[in-house]
Amino acid sequence: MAYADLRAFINVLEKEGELKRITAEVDPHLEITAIADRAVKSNGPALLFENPKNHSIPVFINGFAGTRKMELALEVDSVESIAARIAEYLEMKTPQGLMGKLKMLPKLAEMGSFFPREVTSGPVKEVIKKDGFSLYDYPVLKCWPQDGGPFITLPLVFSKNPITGKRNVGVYRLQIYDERSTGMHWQTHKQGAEHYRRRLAEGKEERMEVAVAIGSDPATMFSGILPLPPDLDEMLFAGFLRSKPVELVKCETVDLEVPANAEIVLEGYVKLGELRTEGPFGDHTGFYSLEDEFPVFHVTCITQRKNPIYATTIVGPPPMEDYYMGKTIERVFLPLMRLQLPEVVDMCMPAEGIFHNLMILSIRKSYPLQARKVMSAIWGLGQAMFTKCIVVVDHDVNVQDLREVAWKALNNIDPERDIQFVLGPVDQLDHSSRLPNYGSKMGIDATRKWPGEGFTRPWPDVIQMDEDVKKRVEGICKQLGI
Ligand SMILES: Cc1cc2nc3c(=O)[nH]c(=O)nc-3n(C[C@H](O)[C@H](O)[C@H](O)COP(=O)(O)O)c2cc1C
Ligand SMILES: [Mn+2]
Repeated sequence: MAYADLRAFINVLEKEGELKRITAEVDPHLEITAIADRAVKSNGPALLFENPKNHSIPVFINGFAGTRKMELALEVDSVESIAARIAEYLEMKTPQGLMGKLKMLPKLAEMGSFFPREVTSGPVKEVIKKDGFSLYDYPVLKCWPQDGGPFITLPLVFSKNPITGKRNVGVYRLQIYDERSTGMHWQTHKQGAEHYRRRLAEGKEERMEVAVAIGSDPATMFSGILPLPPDLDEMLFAGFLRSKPVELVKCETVDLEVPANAEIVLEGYVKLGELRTEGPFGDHTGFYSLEDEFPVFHVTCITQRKNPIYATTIVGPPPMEDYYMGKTIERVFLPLMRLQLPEVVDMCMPAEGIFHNLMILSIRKSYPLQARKVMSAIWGLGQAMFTKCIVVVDHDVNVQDLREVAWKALNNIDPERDIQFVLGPVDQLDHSSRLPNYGSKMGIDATRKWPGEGFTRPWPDVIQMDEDVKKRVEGICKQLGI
């Protein structure tokens, strides 16, 4: 049963012992995030702050901050089962004969249920504020000491591609500037920024309409961070994840639709050409992102529930809540990646690599230099283009075991021969690249080298004891307590 909304998810977290309600007064200025940081680092529960200082709206944080919470959010026993569901669709063959076609009907019907559905109203329309509202009425957190102000950190930002008319949803943070305006931190490679550039180039309008939904059912919230191809609707993917259509309502003042079950929706526009200093912000790299120029979001209307819950997150030195969201993406997208790269056995993006700094891939190598081909493909694959370091190992290395990867990779490489540098676009948050968005990447081919790759020396086996010897000494070991 798909969650109706955020509060249905909060109830389940509570029932499962994965939620803590905090009735004590806690300050949205640094204190809530200090507690949330400690909670995620100690594998603690999601937190519902019922009494944020100077505010009447509760703050929900860390809802996705753990493997079990992610499973509850997506209603699965293991996120691997989502990958299996995707693989099932990808493997769907042309049906043979009438029986084959009939057998496919339930699957096709299920697919039909993923598409978002437009409804005429919903809880998010309980209160409509067209004037007299202020963003300061919401308990928006200042996360880290050097942050430029309070930031909305988990917003679903809705916009439309002016050419195709297709919807995009991305999670882009919003720095509160004043009662009615915020920063719009869509990074240059993201779809919101692309929509903005296209409208600016068209020069037909002065404004780009934007709507921001805060707090929704967990699958819908999670879908905002998915690295989907441009023009693939995040709301369709959310429908797939929850096996139920996302219900959308029309906004009051802009030509966009938002989830009817949202807690809070900000409607407004970005003025084309208007930029303002955004940041600094304690970012998910674990460092502060420095100040930079970004568009400004002007809020013209707020719609919300009577008693909304403000959903947010904190990013910072890993692991944080976004690590668990990213790990889920890694698991869910593996079968999709395998469509293009069938040699890939598994992949791992360790927490310390902040998604894009390190990707370890194991491959079943069938021809010379295949590891290099895989690196090139990753650097050309959507947001995987940001991957700063790629390590490719053979299929028999468990990439989820970082000690095994380090041991085998370091033994296997002749650095001058096996390390490849390329230039390419880098994540806008990278503080080390020579220019913003312009830098280099490194690929390490840590697979066994073949004669066909010019390696003519014999390649040694990994040391392993004989199974029968291990069995034979088991008794002695037990006696010795070893
Ligand atoms: C908590 C959190 C905050 C994020 N903040 C931003 C942000 O401020 N700007 C940005 O461009 N991407 C941000 N992202 C990443 C995007 O949401 C992600 O790259 C997404 O796939 C973009 O969608 P798009 O391809 O539709 O643009 C954030 C992700 C998470 C999990
Ligand atoms: Mn998108």
